Amino acid sequence: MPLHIIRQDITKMQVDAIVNAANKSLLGGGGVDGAIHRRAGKELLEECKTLGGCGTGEAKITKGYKLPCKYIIHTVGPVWQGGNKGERGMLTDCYHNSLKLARKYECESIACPLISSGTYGYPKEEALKVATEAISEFLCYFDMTVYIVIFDKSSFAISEKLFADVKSFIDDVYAEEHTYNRSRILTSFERLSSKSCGSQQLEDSVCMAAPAQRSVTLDEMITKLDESFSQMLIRKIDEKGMTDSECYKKANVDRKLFSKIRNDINYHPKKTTAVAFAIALELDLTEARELISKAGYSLTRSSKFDIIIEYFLLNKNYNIFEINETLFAFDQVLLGV
Ligand code: AR6
Repeated sequence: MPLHIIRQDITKMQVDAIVNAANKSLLGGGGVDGAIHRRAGKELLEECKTLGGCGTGEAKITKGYKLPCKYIIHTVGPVWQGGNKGERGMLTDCYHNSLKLARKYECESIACPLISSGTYGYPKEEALKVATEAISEFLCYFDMTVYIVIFDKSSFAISEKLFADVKSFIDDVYAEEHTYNRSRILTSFERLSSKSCGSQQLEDSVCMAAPAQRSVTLDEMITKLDESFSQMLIRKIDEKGMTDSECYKKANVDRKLFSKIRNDINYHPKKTTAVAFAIALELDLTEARELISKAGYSLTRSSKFDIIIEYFLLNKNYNIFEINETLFAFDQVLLGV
């Protein structure tokens, strides 16, 4: 059920169905439509001729022919006319109708291009928002793996403001970290030189400072294991009054993976999964760090991924799809599965 955003040529996607951003005639054209017809071969056009065209927002299905997918779902996006001519509703219909058709044909995976965002002129940032909202709405009710395929990364845009905010946050953190490290090094250096502490003195003071410890057996330590990641996750879901499915859907995590985690208290998730659950649970930064640490990871200030996550946690923005769009824009791995 997760939603992925990837950079790829849609004709290469090995999924049950791909979506074609077609025109009303369904007889081929330029852009993604042209690429699909070229790669699928002439038989696709022959089948399309039998379909009697397609209205804006509607969807029709054909076989995949020479493409690696079983089906091609042809939909017709709206032509952008400034945004006040019902474009958003029609574009949402394209996704909903394509996904419904995929479900009818028992597809488990589907790849969609950013419909209308090329020749039809829909602003890419808006087109991406409509796509993520329409798809995530569908995924609340139905199981399917959906890919939004971005062909040309340079034309991919998250909101300029969000991009600028995240970028300046990353820059600030890097700058702060650099200054902090430098001052920390200086301070420890000054402390050492003011005490003119030789290495022997230093070792002595460390020895003296160490508290007397009772020896603990390995058995004792093992029986006193802390709460595991999976135990903490289940506890937090209960505390937040969420259902399991609300939580894993919000985390963009597959149901099968969630049951693995639920059924194995020692399950070791990937970092992106652990972070996804921290987001789904709407934890604050401290709680998020605690949950992530249960899986053996940390949020540092030396990784762009971590800083972006910190930015969203601090801003209490728990929209996993917006976070993933941002991670994608900064060339980072995405959350969930
Ligand atoms: N894989 C994935 N995405 C692609 C590919 C590809 N191989 N090629 C282009 N895109 P467009 P529209 C992206 O123009 O705006 C056709 O002539 C592209 O970067 O293909 O809905 C039809 O026949 C853009 O983001 O479709 C119609 O007449 C997105 O796909 C008309 O264009 C959609 O761009 C439909 O226009």
